[in-house]
Order: sequence, then C-alpha cells, then structure tokens
Amino acid sequence: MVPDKVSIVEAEPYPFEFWPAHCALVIIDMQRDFLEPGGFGEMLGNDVGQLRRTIAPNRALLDAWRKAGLLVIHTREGHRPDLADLPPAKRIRGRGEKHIGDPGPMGRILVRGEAGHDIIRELYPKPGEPVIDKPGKGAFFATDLHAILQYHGIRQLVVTGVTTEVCVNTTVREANDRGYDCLVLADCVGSYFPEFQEMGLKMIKAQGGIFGWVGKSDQVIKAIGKG
Ligand code: C5J
Repeated sequence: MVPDKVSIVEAEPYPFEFWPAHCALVIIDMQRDFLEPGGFGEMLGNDVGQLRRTIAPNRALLDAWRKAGLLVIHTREGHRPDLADLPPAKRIRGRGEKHIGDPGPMGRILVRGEAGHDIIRELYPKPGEPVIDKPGKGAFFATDLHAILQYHGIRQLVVTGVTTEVCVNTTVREANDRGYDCLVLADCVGSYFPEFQEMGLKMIKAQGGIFGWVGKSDQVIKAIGKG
C-alpha cells in the first residue's frame, strides 16, 4: 500500500505537490519505429538521437516507480490492421511516399502487432502494467485511459515519452481538461526538433502553468525515495 502523503518536487513555474498514491506515470509512445535506428522515424530523415537521449532517464525513473509500487501506464500510437480507425486525412497527410499501414522498415507502419509499433526493449511493460493503444495523438482520445485512472484514484500524472510537441503536449492538454495535474519531465521527453522541444515545454509551464509543470526526473526519483 502506497502511503497517502505529499512530497514537494522542484518544478517550474512553482513547486509541484506530489501525491504518489494518486499519481500515475504515463510513458508516451516509446515505440521502436520512433526511436530505433532504421525505423520509420529515421526513414523520414529524423535524427533519432534527439529521442534516444530520453531512454536512460526514463529507465531510471521507471525502475524507481516500479520499486515504489506506483501505477505506470504505457501508450503506443497505432492502428488496427484493417485501418478502420485511421482517418483518411491522417493517412495521406504529408504526401510522402509511405503512409501509415504501408510496409515499412519494421513491418507495416504504425499498425498494432507489427515490430515497429512495439515499445523499445529498455522500457518494455511488465505483465499487468496497462498499455494503452491509441489511434490519435492524445492518449485520452478513443481509449479507456480516463476510466483506468479514475478506477485507481489518480489525480496527477507524471508524463514522459515522445514526441514533446505532438503526443506529449496533446495528452497533457487532454489531461488538463479532464482535471489532472501534469508534471512533464524535461529530460524524459524528446522531440526530433530542438526548437520544438524548448517551445513544447515552455507552452506547458507558461502563464502560471497553464497546462502543468515542468521538472526533472532526478527530483521525482528523490521524492519517491523519501516516500
Ligand atoms: C508522437 C508523432 N508519438 N510525432 N507521434 O508524438 O507522430
């Protein structure tokens, strides 16, 4: 049983009141196709190194989180093999040579069950940890994430993963509108584009924390250790 007490975590724009018993770690889309050399992300010309720097801090945080017996949720962006949940607009967007559902370097691109869609080995979910398969950028859209969080009495989220300006930001905004406080960890979220990394974090903490807080994983690990 996790003790129902608060710790204060250094964060911006002001310290975050961390209630571990009511807080879930949500790790967004740490999937092989986004992060691994030779995957879909790299095939599009992106520098996967910008995302891979988040693996080690995420791993350290996940280890501490699991050891403390706290709730962790993993997400994956992807679609049904028949693509029934893929809006045509999303499929053709970008007008590239390859679309979602086409054969890619690690199986069909962003299709559930394919190798590239799965989570990287370093952060692989343990049996019993919820994995949310999401067809959109936000983890709440067309998923049972909110129901799972409510069932566990969760009011706060520590959010990590990729990419900062797309699926992390969209999920934080969705969470904010549903009444969750979100702490985003700068060293555990990544973007292919350094300027989007910077601005994606600034947008969250601007205006007194309009969408939430921005902090660092070592501060959360320290707070968990004190629990
Ligand atoms: C995520 C994307 N996970 N950038 N997807 O951010 O398309």
